[in-house]
Amino acid sequence: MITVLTYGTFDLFHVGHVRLLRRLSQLGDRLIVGCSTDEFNAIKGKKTVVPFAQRKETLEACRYVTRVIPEMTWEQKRSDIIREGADIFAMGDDWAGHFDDLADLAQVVYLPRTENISTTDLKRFAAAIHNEKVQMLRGAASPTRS
Ligand code: C2G
Repeated sequence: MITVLTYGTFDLFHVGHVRLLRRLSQLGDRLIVGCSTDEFNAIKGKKTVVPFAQRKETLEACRYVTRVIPEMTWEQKRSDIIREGADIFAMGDDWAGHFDDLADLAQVVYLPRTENISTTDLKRFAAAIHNEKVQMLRGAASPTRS
């Protein structure tokens, strides 16, 4: 039984997340995901749109995910690996090198990210739609110049 362990915020769940989780699930028999709590994201300096409980529920609904645990600190990875009996610790390669110190506990793997999609892109896209809508409404509301 090969156990794979990964961590992330998974805000505005998108196909980049799905493709990573699918590839991670193919590395072993079960995939444990540490989902960053809202409090931990504040420590990471990340402002999330979707609250932790919903991000956790979304991950639990993903066919590739066996179980979701809360990620509350940077330091919990070592004890999580031991408790879960993780054989592989894996992340997208934007984290390449950051977790090599865990190599004494588990095989450390970094997989290529999915290009051209990110939570930041989705937030910018939503903001652009909002601004366009506001301009349209302002245009509709302003009196036409005669
Ligand atoms: N990811 C990806 N392709 C994307 C976007 C994200 O493969 N287009 C991967 C990231 O590399 C990461 C995972 O999806 O492995 C989750 O991404 P985030 O939610 O952005 O995770 P992050 O905020 O980087 O948190 O302790 C580790 C941190 O909790 C990681």
